[in-house]
Amino acid sequence: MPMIELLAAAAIAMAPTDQPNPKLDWWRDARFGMFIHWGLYAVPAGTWKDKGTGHAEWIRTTAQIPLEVYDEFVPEFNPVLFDADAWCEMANDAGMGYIVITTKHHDGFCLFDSKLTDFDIMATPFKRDIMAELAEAAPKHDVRMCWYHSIMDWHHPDYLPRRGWEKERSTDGAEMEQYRNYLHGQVEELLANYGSIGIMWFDGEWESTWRGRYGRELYNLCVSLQPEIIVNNRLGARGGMEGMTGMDGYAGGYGGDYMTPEQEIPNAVDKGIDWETCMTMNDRWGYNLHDKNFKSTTDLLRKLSDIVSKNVNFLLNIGPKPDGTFPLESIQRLAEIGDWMDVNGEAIHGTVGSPFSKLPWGRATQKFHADSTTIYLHVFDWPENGKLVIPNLAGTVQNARVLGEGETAFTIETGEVIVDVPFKMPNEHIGIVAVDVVGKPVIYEAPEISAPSDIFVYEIDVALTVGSPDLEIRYAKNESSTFGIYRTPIRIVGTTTIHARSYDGNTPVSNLATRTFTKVNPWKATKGKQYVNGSLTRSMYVGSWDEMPDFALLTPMQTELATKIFAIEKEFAALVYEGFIYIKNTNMIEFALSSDDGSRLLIDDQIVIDNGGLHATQEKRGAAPLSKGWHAIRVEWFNRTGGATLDLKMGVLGKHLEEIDPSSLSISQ
Ligand code: FHN
Repeated sequence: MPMIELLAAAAIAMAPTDQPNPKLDWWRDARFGMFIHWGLYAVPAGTWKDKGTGHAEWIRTTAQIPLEVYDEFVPEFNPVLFDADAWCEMANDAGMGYIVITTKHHDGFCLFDSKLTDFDIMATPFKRDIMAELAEAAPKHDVRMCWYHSIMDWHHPDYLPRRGWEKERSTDGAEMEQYRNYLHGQVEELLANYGSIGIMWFDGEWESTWRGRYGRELYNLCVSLQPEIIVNNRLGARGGMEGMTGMDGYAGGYGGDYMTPEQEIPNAVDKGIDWETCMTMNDRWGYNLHDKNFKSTTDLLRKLSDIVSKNVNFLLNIGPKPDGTFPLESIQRLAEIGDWMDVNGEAIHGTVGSPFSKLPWGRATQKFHADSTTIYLHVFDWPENGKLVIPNLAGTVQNARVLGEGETAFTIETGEVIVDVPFKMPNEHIGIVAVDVVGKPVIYEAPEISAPSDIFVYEIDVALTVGSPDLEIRYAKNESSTFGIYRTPIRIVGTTTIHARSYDGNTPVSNLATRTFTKVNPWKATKGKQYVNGSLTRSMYVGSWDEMPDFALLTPMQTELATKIFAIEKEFAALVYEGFIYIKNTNMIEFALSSDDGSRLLIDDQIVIDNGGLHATQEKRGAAPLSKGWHAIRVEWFNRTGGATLDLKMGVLGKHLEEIDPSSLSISQ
């Protein structure tokens, strides 16, 4: 289901941001939080015997460690350097308004003193209740304390299903209802014994033994214990890593108070929906000694800016070490983020999303006052000429200032405001320019110039739209200076540049939108005779990858013929389909490639779609100008762990796409 439909479906169960929902106010104002994944898994730090070094909080499963062997980490877990005040102070200094920490992750180990299990922190040499110490420290550092709690529990005897590889672990007597009682009991402990908690952040809700109605029961339990508590949407049918709640899948699925895209920042911006992107600082949630792939401070701040400009929150993860300290790389980034926040934090905290649909050089946020608005321009690409052009901003501009530098001059032009800025960005990450306008911002968006592609073989239809309904669109072609009124899509048969502007009556009010459409020669069909056998070759590989491997360096485990392109239900595996595909008529041909994890489509050895990386099922589209005849096709796919999907559809660009007919495939010429 496309994201925007998911968002709409979820709106039924969600507290929309454009409606009062007082209990979310502190969370919306905070905008930025710290996620902490910590537990027994920090002891092995990602490595287990001959099972590799790429593990983390899932290590008991990904390294297939038997229960009794994993329990041996309990006496080893002694984080003597743990300092709740230091953790909360680092969060506050970095401008983070809340901390969400794993009270219990999927391995079942509890960082708090639970009366319902001995598999907790009190069984370790440390014997101190981590939740209690954090709950006491947090308010002293102006941070809300929040609990992550996993529904899935690989340790509790009543939790089902067992891990697939735990053949010897009996399920006799295991009762999920009993487990749910345990789960409710621990949630009661967490919400009764540690004072006011900001969020219950559930997770691990996707296995077959869980139902949306159980999620509703859990939600009701939380708010019965703390009526103001916020509960995330991982109680029922979360749609994969995009984290959006769909009501399908589980009967009575429950959306909670906000949605939780993971490791990604959705483009779909429906200002009526609360969501929070959670993301690792390196590549893993739990501590991995070898994972040094930390995102730069600039990258992290620009992700924060992008997310907050979409009117939502960023939850950035730390994976503490077994001694109770944060990794030095994390400490460094938190400090640098804090330095930036000291000067620019007002552009993040207490703001709402951008009044612009897009900006060429960065993002924006805004803050409403009694009779004015402060618009914060987050400039990633700082203008070298000292002139920041704010497109489409109309209305009455009162003043402008560069945060960290002071007041500055500005001029009003047709459809734009130009602010004088220093030649050098005030810091290395994001320069913030604040502009105060009277009342609410008046934005005259330039027209959107849309078409299926920027290139075409025969002709293409171009549509012009504008967000402000009471504006008129006028356009001109190529070098013409005559702007005519736009009424219906423009059919283009030769290379053409379209210029368009929004008008209020006869007055141009937006800046100029421009887009060029190029007529191209189609890629030539391959020569040679085809032996059409309705199939491609499929080679299967085994290995562990975070991104598409270089198959030239690998040897396939097996190669066979395949009449359809699809995934195999296998972890740590990759596939390559290759052969030839017949194109019936010369045209722009569109492909839709969907996969979990990564995939790539090449036609005539050119990459048409790159849907690479580790992700839940996601679709990407691409098009190519293809002549009638046979063209080389190659589809690459890999899966690390979890779900495995692969699907390829095709059709004439702008038309309905369909599964590939095997009769159009061949393996040789
Ligand atoms: O399986 C967990 C994973 O370990 C981590 O806790 C993330 C964080 O949101 N949640 C689950 C994967 O969606």
